[in-house]
Amino acid sequence: MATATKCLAIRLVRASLLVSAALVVFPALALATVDARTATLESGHFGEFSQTNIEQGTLALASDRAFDGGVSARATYDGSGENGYARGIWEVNWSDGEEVWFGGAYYLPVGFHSNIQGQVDLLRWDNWASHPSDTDWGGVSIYGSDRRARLLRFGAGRPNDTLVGPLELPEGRWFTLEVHQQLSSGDGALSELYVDGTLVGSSSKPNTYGRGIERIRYGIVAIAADSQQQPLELWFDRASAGPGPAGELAAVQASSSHLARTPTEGRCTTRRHSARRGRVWLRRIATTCRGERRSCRTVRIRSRGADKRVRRRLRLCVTAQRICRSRSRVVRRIGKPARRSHSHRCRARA
Ligand SMILES: [Ca+2]
Repeated sequence: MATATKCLAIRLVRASLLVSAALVVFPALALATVDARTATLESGHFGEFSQTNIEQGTLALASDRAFDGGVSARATYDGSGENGYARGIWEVNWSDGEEVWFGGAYYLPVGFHSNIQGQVDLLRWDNWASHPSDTDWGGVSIYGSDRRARLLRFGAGRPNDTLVGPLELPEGRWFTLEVHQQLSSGDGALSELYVDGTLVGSSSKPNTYGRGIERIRYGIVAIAADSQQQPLELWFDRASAGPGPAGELAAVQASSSHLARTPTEGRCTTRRHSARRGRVWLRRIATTCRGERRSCRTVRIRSRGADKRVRRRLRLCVTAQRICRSRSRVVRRIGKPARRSHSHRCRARA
């Protein structure tokens, strides 16, 4: 398995360094009972979701901004202090022992956080249908106390368990949230939170209460009734849920964080691909930036298996005078120190 994974990663690296090379496209992967779903909203209705529901707010298609394509969803809460929500929903059938990914692109307008007066849920699963009075929840919420986001396990009448965070989410631009969970109420749980495709934290704490999960919801999923007396609005797009990461989630539009990492290099585009080979996940993020003086292509590849994680970064920069390549690699194995290597080489252009 390790040899096969290494060979695949090497092929990806070689392909990505050829600027004109075709992108490597992984075949679709069939996995267990967790169905893959996507809502781009480009169809002009909410039919990609199983259902929507709204209380004390609005949920409408919006063409004033979109993460990809020309359409997103705008969700609002009216600030009445009554219980309210505006959300897209998929009916799911997830259980402990399964691996799930869910996420979407969100746009919080400038001032969104300053209007938060209690916990606001952006993205979460639940089992309200079967347990309406003692529902289990799991997902990403912003607290009213510090206006910072957390990946939580929580439930009616129970304290919140923070799995990842707290962290600040951006305002005034699109960003992506994606959650990866190996569902378990005990040993073997894994929770990871990705913001703009970057892993921002993980946890092995239990992430369920052992009961089945029946809904996944996106938008203004919940507010703190009574406390929330200011109106709220946000936009969301490209919601996804399934057995693997949504490789398209950040592929269409280079995020501001990607641009911030390469501030001097002009226009950038980013493409992401993900694949699974047996028990090994591969994620590949390729960013190409073209500036007046220099063009660079950066490829980051991460593989994660049961006992080994590898991160590679390859960068090729071309100016009128020279070509530079840098490579770095970090290998982590359980119980062993990380092994790191780095090289940087430049040559004059012929
Ligand atoms: Ca869209």
